[in-house]
Amino acid sequence: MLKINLSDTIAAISTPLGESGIGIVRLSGKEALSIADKIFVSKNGRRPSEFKSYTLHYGWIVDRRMSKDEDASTQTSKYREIIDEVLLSVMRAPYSYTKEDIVEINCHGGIVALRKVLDLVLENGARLAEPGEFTQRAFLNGRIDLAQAEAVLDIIRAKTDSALKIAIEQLKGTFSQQIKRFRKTILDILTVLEANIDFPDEEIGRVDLERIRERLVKMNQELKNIIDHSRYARILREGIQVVICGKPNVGKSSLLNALLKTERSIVTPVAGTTRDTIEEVIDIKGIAVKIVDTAGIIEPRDLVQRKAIQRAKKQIDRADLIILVFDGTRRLSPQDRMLMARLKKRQTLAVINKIDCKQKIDKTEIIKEFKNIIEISAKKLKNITLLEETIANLIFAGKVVSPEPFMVANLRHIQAIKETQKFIEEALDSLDNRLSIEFIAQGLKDALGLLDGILGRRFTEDLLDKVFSEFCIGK
Ligand SMILES: Nc1nc2c(ncn2[C@@H]2O[C@H](COP(=O)(O)OP(=O)(O)OP(=O)(O)O)[C@@H](O)[C@H]2O)c(=O)[nH]1
Ligand SMILES: [Mg+2]
Repeated sequence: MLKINLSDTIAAISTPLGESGIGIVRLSGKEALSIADKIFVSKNGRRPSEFKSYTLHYGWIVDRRMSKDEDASTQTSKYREIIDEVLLSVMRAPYSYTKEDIVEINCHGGIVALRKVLDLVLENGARLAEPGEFTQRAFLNGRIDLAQAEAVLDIIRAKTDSALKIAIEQLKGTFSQQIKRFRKTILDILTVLEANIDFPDEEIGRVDLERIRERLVKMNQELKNIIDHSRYARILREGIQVVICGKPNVGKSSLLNALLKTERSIVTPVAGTTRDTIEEVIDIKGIAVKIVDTAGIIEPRDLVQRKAIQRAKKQIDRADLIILVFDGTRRLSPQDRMLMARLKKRQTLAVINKIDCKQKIDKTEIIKEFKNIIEISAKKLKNITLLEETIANLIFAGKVVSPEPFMVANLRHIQAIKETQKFIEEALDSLDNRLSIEFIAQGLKDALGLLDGILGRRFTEDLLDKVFSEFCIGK
């Protein structure tokens, strides 16, 4: 549980744990420099508290503490122990990530050395940071708003270029600026309305009302646009799941391998080769597509097959798009027909495989059931690019979707924008139906509250906890 606490100095290992070129222990807070003074020895004898901001210094992390039976007179060296050779950087408040004094210790990236440096920092007065607490401080200290803080997480998690672009725009504040413009519009309108509530005798002018109406109509449309695009924004951010299914031996695993361009899944002429679902993520036109290869759907002959088929069915239920594979060299079987019946109501792409061999399949029956059909050879890599393009087109319903500055992919934001839009639409209705000014004003105030929530101008500890607990420690 993340408590709002800005008074102490926090520390964490900010790089992944494991062997690496470097590893960073980061400190933020009032004591960051004085703690560094206690554990860092620079080559020229100067102390971190004397360092200028944005400078980097070579030296050693040392443990100066003495065990009980040691005392200064018996010590042979100046320090009890040298822990690591490091580069230490200083970023002073308020021009740092958190707006507090920050010290970053670049260690050799070994787990033991990093842990020891962290322990030393903690023993000298820092507290271990909670997940996301550095970014939380950046927010609480007013360097970024909540939407921008959330963008940091999206940047870390971005799986594709598009997802990264959306997140960067959000961190830059493009989205926040838009929200602030909406806020300003509402505040302007509220000023006019409230003057009217306070001085009811001076009847609100027709001009004012018409102007308010225009501004609300415009805002309503802008909010709607954001909501319309959010589905695509989410796809760009989260990716989609595509499940390859079909009866045994039609070439499902071969197709997965063709899309991945590696021999990921085992391919054999024996029906029932794939015994479990296999998942891999590929990038199709900037969309992270998780491709799932499944066991061929048949009457199971043993327990493993039964479980594999149960899993395959689960994956099919969850899929955003299903690729139903047919073997072009064979006539349709009852198993094919069973799958066709089961999937015709879903977003399905029918793929006729093995076009490099003599074809026996009756395509007309498939055409009747599915709008989207494509013929390929997974083995000879024919029409694989066309297949990828078709997948992308289906996902975006034929639209060319590229990341735009105002795209909103975060569910919390989308929810708040949807509710805001409802309030604005209601305010418009109330205006048209000449309801009381107080009533309209109340709806606008509710909308304002929602926009404030997006930016984090109003928040609860629970909300912060929810947002920042998703982060890793050290960010
Ligand atoms: N000629 C030809 N053979 C193919 C093609 N694609 C796959 N095969 C062959 O079909 C057989 C089955 O391929 P798999 O990819 O293992 O089929 P699967 O659908 O995953 O089979 P299960 O996992 O058993 O359900 C193998 O012998 C492949 O070499 C193709 O495009 N052309
Ligand atoms: Mg297979």
